[in-house]
Amino acid sequence: MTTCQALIFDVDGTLADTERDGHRVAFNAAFRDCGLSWHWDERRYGELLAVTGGKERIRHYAAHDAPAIAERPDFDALVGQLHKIKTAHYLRLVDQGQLPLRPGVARLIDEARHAGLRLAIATTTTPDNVDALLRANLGPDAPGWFDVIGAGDIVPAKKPAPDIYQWVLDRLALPASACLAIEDSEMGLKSALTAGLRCIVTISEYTRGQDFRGAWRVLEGLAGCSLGEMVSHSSAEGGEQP
Ligand code: XBP
Ligand code: MG
Repeated sequence: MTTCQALIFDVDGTLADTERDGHRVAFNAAFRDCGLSWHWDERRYGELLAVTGGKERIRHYAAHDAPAIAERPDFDALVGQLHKIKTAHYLRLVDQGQLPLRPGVARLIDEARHAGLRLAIATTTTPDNVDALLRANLGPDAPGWFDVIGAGDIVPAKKPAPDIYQWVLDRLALPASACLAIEDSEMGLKSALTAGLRCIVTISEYTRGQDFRGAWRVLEGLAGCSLGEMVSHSSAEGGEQP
């Protein structure tokens, strides 16, 4: 196994459990602000997470549950407006400290930095959301610890397509074999694997029970896992399931 030179983190569900009490709440607030009766409860939102990307998720929902609105001539503008308002609500929740990092994430980032590993982000969410989550939880310098932050619409095809991980690898100027991806979902795992990366999955509240075949390791979380254990060759064989 090539020595690991970089960790590439997913964000939502991996760095923090942001979906149920963050993005979902923000989407519902945006629907209310725009006079829509739409409401994504926890169960329905879990189903909608099969569609990555907030704008894409809104489109998918409207096409299935509100076709009359989806067919409006100004629907594209409405999607953009909804998502902009939603992101503002989400950023407010982050800035209020309501979305803490998952246990072990800050310690792993600190260990990696002290071990001289490079850090990167590969996420479907919006760049502003990444910046705010890192600053709110790790301080104002935190975004600068990451050599590459690949987020949102920077690539045409979102996860499970490999585009975002390929974009990050290109800018790290590292081969996939020298990096380790950390994800929470089947979609994210597929994206990382297709890009040729080894991937550790930390199961999150919405991804339990998904298909994690091909993962290098599947963990309940990062709390009990040191950097050495994560990147050691010994755990490479066959992967480990919790
Ligand atoms: C998760 C996503 C994102 C968020 C919503 O991203 O699919 O779309 O649910 O964020 P990841 P936006 O797990 O890759 O971090 O509304 O900004 O898309
Ligand atoms: Mg995720």
